[in-house]
Amino acid sequence: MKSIILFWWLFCLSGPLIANAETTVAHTSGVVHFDYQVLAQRSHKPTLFTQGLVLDGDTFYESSGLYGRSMLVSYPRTEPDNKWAQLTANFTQKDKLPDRYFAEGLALLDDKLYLLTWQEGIVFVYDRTTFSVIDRWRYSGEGWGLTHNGKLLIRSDGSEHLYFHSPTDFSLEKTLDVNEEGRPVQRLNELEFIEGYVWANVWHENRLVQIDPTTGQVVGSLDLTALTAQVDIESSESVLNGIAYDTEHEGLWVTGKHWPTMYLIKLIKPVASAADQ
Ligand SMILES: [Ca+2]
Repeated sequence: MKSIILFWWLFCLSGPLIANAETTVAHTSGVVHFDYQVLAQRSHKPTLFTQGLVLDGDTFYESSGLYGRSMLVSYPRTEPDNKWAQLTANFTQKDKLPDRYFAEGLALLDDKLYLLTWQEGIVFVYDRTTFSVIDRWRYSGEGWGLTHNGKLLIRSDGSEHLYFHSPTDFSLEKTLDVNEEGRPVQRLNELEFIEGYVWANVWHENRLVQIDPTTGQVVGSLDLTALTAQVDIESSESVLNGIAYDTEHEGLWVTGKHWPTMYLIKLIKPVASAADQ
């Protein structure tokens, strides 16, 4: 009888231990650490304090921050002979914001460009063709990064939260907490929605994270420290920031604040080892 009681006691004790072990395994094996290959590079105007980066067809749209210097610009990806365009000429289009606004994240949805401001609580809506402001709405909190999932605009504010807004009046529809291996991921900055996932620059870290937009879990991570080390950076604030998906090349254009270069990189998923099977 004693042995039965002992067995039952051990059985009860082992339950939560096994559950904890399984939870730990799920956390440590849940994030894919991507590698990358540089497919191409081209010049980027180092005067741009990159806050938002979007590529649509052959046109880049970029927002540049700082008070008194904030602007929205567009420029071509390639030249007519199919070479990469060098960003030494004038912009195709440019709109300088009034000095009191600090431009932040940028998204293109249904031919409208949505531009956040940092602490001014205003999102500007531009006609993508004319660069004229066709709407402006107020929102609470800070504006950092912006992208969309085809239906809703997705905003970061430098915390671990993502905010989903209606594109018709920027009303808040839902909030998502972002976690990586059980810990909140703070300082989420520039965003890009790619094939069902939100990719985010983490401010002052040389890496991107891939976020499941239904659960908030980080499912992938890309360390760009080696790429950043190649860049001639002028200050500690010249951080990696800017992700634009290139559907034609199935790669990401990445750049940074005041960077003279932008890179087209292809993500490489690590081959699962036998131990991961
Ligand atoms: Ca982007």
